[in-house]
Amino acid sequence: LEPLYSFMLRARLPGGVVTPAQWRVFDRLARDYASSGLRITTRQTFQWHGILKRDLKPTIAAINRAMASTIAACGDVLRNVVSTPLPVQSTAHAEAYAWAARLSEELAPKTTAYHELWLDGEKLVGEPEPEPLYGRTYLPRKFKIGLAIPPLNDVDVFAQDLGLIAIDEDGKLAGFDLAIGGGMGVTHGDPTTYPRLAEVIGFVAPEQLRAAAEQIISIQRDWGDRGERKHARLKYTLDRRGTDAFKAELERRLGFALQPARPYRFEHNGDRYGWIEGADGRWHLTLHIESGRLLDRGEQRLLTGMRELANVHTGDFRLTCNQNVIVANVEAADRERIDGIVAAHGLDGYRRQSAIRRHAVACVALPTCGLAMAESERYLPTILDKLEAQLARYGLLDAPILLRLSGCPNGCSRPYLGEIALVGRAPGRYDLRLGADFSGQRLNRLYRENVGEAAILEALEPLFARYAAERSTGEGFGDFLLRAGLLAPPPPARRIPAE
Ligand code: SRM
Ligand code: SF4
Repeated sequence: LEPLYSFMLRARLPGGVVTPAQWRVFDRLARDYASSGLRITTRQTFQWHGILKRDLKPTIAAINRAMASTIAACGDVLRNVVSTPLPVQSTAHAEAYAWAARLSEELAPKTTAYHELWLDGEKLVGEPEPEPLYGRTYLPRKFKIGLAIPPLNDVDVFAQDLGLIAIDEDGKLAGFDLAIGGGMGVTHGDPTTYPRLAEVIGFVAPEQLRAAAEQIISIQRDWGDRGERKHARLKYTLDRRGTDAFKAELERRLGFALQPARPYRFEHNGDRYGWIEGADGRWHLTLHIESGRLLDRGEQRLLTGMRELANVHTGDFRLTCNQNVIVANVEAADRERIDGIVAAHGLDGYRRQSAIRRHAVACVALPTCGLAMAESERYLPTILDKLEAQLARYGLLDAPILLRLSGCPNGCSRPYLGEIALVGRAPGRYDLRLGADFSGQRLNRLYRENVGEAAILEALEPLFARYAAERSTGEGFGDFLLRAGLLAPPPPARRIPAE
């Protein structure tokens, strides 16, 4: 008798766009087959946990019938392409989203094995179909693309292997600045691994984007470290071979030079909650979903509430990289009905929550993540209660402080970009990291190593007190800690030896 194996499934949803019809399918799969509802991820898609082995095939088939896929949601290929989801600047946004979707589709693996295995596709005979980009051995490691539309950096564009910064000139999409070599993953105790922000290397026009993305991936395919998986991401390739050498090779393969990068300015990397009107007069409602978990629990019937919305909504939904959901493209006349459903199901928490709670991000960790060293998603409500009690003492409940929790140093909540971050070490023990900004442009640094909750709270209390008393108007917590000299300078960048 075989053990009752269960699996996690992840969809690929470029830009996090979900139609109401798709939502209803995904919701039904969560009810029929998954153990813990629908889980919005930090890359704008859904995961279903606890799918029994026998249910994998019908679930994958249903996702595909809903015009989505699970292919390239995992594996050493281009992953789900993320994109600023809030469609406020309609023209630039629509164009930028179309690019995210196009890259995701065109640069996905072309294998037919997926269809054979999961969708009862016809058996392939003879030689396997050639993979034009990935070849026979695919990439050395996963590859991530994120597209940000300034001033919003809600995709954390500098945490991506390839970050695309949309440059809007006079209301038109002029092109994209390219930023390469971002990544979060670290191994505790191994100084040759480190989080890294992507570096801006130049600008391309829209019609050059596909070729540029493809060639950046192809160089990483050819130059990436296939001997040591820990060093296989693009960030290490760049530090080993040099960014200048990489750029020169890119221009050689492209047959044209990149233009100089164009100016951009990011304001923050959080989500904007509540209603906001788009340039075309349609409305968008961003709801906060704690850790992205859509589940019915007591008064909070989040899964049911979202299904009710999907039953009446005529626009679409956008998942965000902060694990939230936007009810997008709502006609003004429909707002009241949407508000009613939201309130009736406890989806309106954002109206009452403290700013730190609204902006917190936690990875899944225990019980489903096999790599977790400490709790994250399940610990978030507890640590937030305690942090809120401290913040309340200093009148800081409205201060938008960016908290990120990860159950291990892989960094799935992008914790190295948190103003406050807890990175799991062991059950109940975390590295406390401080000092990122709130626009995803500065990494934080280690403040206390391998400590428990009491030590975390003790370390933070005096910092909150100083912040409340001494901050200047609009100054973020991380920026304040640096300006006030409360953080030691970061250690010199640790790099793997150059070739
Ligand atoms: Fe992640 C592995 C969950 C975003 C860095 N990640 C995993 C696995 C699959 C564990 C495993 O390999 O067995 C986790 C599944 C847990 C579970 O039970 O569901 C997992 N990662 C997640 C999600 C669901 C976190 C969340 O709470 O939302 C995110 C799913 C994204 C998606 O929809 O595709 C998720 N992971 C990220 C991000 C953030 C991002 O991409 O913006 C990162 C950091 C960015 C980066 O890649 O550098 C990230 N995950 C990792 C790593 C470390 C990679 C590295 O370069 O070292 C691993 C481990 C690995 O790949 O070996 C990992
Ligand atoms: Fe799992 Fe670690 Fe990712 Fe959290 S950061 S989901 S514990 S791999």
